[in-house]
Amino acid sequence: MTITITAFERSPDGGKGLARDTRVRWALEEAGLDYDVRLVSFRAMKEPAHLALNPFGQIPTYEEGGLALFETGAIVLHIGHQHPGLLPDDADARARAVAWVFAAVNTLEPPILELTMARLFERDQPWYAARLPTLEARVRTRLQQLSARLGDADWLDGAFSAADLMMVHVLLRLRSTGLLDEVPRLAAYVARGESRPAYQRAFADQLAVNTRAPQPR
Ligand code: GTB
Repeated sequence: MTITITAFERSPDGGKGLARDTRVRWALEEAGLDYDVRLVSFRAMKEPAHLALNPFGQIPTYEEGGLALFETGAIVLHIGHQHPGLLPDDADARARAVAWVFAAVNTLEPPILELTMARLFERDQPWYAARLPTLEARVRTRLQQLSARLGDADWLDGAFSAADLMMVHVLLRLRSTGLLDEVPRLAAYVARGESRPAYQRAFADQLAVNTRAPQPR
């Protein structure tokens, strides 16, 4: 069955791999699956055809036969449940991996998003300088907690899994803030994730899209 995902026609990050299709590309590469990518413009994302796939008008989406999915956590877990390479076979270990996927999107990502969005879009606000330390402190708290749990391990719970894929990609968003470098264990953890061949392929594929010549309309 052909798998088709959607991605930005041109990502605002110019190919740094921060748009969330990179997570899905990475998961598909870890599972050794071929896939097609349908590139969508910001306008097309708000039109009925795309809204039928993602009611919030966002990328990425995932189509496979009659199945259409949105939300990267759900997509990565779906791939992991269907194919080896992303989730442990042991039922308890699998449940823990799912918990870590939720931790990535539900506990780590919100404060990271608050901080990075403020840095990007709210610098001119009169309250920016006063608010920044609070936003940074919230992220630092989560990073310290995550680092304490990771300890000297390579991955969050045994072998590399969907949990690490999601967590590493969430943490990557922090690179430009310098906060990741304050926590060497997590900086090394992210570098470990980025060095995986499947990540390298996913990154290269999204970079190729975002650095190609403008396409005629
Ligand atoms: N919770 C959803 C999921 O995990 O799938 C969130 C999906 C989402 O935020 N999609 C973004 C989107 O479609 C793209 S990834 N935004 C357009 C819109 O809402 O209209 C977020 C993103 C965008 C750009 C950068 N960047 O340029 O650095 C990084 C991340």
